[in-house]
Amino acid sequence: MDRNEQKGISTYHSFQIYEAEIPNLKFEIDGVTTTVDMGAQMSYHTGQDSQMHDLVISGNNRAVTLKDNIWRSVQLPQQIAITRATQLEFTLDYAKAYEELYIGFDDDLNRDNAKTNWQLTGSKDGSSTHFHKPFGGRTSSNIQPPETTRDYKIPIGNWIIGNYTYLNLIGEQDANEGAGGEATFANFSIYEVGWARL
Ligand SMILES: [Ca+2]
Ligand SMILES: [Ca+2]
Repeated sequence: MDRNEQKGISTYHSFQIYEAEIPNLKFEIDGVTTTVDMGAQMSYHTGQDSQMHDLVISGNNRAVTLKDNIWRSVQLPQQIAITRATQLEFTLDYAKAYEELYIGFDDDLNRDNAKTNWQLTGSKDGSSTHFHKPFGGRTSSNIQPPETTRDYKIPIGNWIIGNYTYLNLIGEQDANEGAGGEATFANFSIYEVGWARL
């Protein structure tokens, strides 16, 4: 094998290895631990995702960090059926304030055809046309640094019902060309209330 061939092959392989090296995210569905492929991150609302960073996995594959302006979707390992009784649970570690921080689901990656995302906190109020705001947008009772960690249990079935395939994680930051804002979500669990958690 000559040097040029070797170079070509190693370039191809480094791309493959990069794809494989993004660890999976553990996501509990009705008490069963499933794994989300984080190598296939997609922009949620391509005009907003600045693609400065990818979502980063840590914490024994149970935590995912957003940094700077980032609008991402990942495909869940199975379609989830959200009913009136469905609750979403996670821990938020909020290191640096975002303008707006959201979590949500979608069935078609189109933010504009249904309201399926929730604003958790932020220094600004998100659009009421596009986002549910059960915590009141930027209200002072929301988590803000220096408080860093808070546990969430959101009865998402109060707002949406149906089958969803994608999980959305959104850190909206326009100031400073999108720099600033850092949040880590951990220990995701989605389940029906009344289903006994041991
Ligand atoms: Ca949609
Ligand atoms: Ca924006």
